Amino acid sequence: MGGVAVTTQAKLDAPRLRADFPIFEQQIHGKPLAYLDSAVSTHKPRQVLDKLRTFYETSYANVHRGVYTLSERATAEYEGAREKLARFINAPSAREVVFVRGATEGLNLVAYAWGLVNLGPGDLVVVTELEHHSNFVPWQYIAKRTGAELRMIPLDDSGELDLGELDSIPREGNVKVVANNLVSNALGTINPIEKLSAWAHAQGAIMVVDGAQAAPHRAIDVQALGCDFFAFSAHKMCGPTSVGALWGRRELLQSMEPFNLGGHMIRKVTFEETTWGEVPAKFEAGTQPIAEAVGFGAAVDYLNDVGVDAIEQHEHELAAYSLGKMAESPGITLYGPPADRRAGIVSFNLDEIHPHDVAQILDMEGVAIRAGHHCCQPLMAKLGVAATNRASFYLYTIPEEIDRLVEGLHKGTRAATGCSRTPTRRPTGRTRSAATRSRSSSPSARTATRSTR
Ligand code: 7TS
Repeated sequence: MGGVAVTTQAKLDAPRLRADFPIFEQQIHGKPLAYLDSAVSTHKPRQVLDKLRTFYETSYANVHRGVYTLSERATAEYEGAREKLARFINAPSAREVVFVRGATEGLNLVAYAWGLVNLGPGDLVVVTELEHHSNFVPWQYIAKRTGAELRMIPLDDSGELDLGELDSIPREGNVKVVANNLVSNALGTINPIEKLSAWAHAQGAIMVVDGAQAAPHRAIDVQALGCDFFAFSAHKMCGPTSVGALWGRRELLQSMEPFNLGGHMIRKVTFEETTWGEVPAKFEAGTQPIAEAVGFGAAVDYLNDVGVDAIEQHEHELAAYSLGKMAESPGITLYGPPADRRAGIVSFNLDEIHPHDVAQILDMEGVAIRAGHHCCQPLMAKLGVAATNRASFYLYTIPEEIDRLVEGLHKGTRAATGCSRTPTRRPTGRTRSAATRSRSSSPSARTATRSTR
């Protein structure tokens, strides 16, 4: 595998890193692709694509099944990827890392395999108003099936968790599970997992962390987070689709029932009964996404070469830059915390223009953003909106793309209001400006940080 364009350094060089990503060689509607939707999925560098091809061409076979050379080679690569992932999140042992299809499957695995057995009437599952459906729906469903109840940690006005509510929750039942994302996909909020882990353990509960938006963007240390489970997806961190990982504490994984049943996960099968294999095999029934797992390992190599701290810093700078530019633009409502307390994700709405229309207008400019509820319908209800626009950044994002985004938004606003003037700059305020307030048909100049309504 070739090296990356830059080696580990304090500040990454996004324009040079872009050269690693063949997708940026094309134009969209005659314009360079400005891909501002990395929270939904990231693009893949040549290093990962090359690894997939080389693996298939030279080392592919099914794993843990053959005694022939090729199978042993494939198994070594597959298990090598597991070791890389374990190091990437500072897991105490690679045997605690289970390959899954993605964060969604990892979280379902915990909800089913742990929740179905351990939850019952009188128990509480505590989630937050900020969860992606992947860490909300499984818990809502398993709670209903077992007679347990769901409780929500609410958001405050800046889009951050209001931990003041924690005191009252244990009075309502036995807290058995606390489930929270480390980084919110909808608002970019970075959540206080260490605190929540300590609180969960003080209640005798397990702490389940949805790391789908965190693992791509910041250094992860599952031991320092103090959690019991951590789920993440390769495709959001330069890796292939259909593979992810679930880390779990060994004693919990060992005590749990299996999730999928079939080949490879067994110790012994007779007509009467079956006993389970050791962790992680117990949770890896059937043929796994073998090449994808190997590609996941290559993605982790790539991120390590770029430098995870440098990626985090780069995204903070882009978040600050875009929040600053948008706050100066009339007609934009921004959601979520200030730049220093969020990852590279910016959610916003334009007055009088539906998010889908905004996304289409931007597409004509070659700018790709996501518009919708971001699989966070409870959060959208809390914000009082059906949908938002969301721009999200990664190691290959450059400030010029944010300039093009903001210019596209101005274009959209001008078209919607039938007005060709360039929006005037105004100081960031927490309220609608008086000038805008008096013209109900004009775009409003709303606060830059209004988050919950
Ligand atoms: N958790 C979070 C916080 C996510 O952002 C996502 C996907 C998932 C879980 C599920 O990951 P998957 O790889 O299993 O699909 N996020 C998004 C998004 O932001 N827009 O669409 C999917």
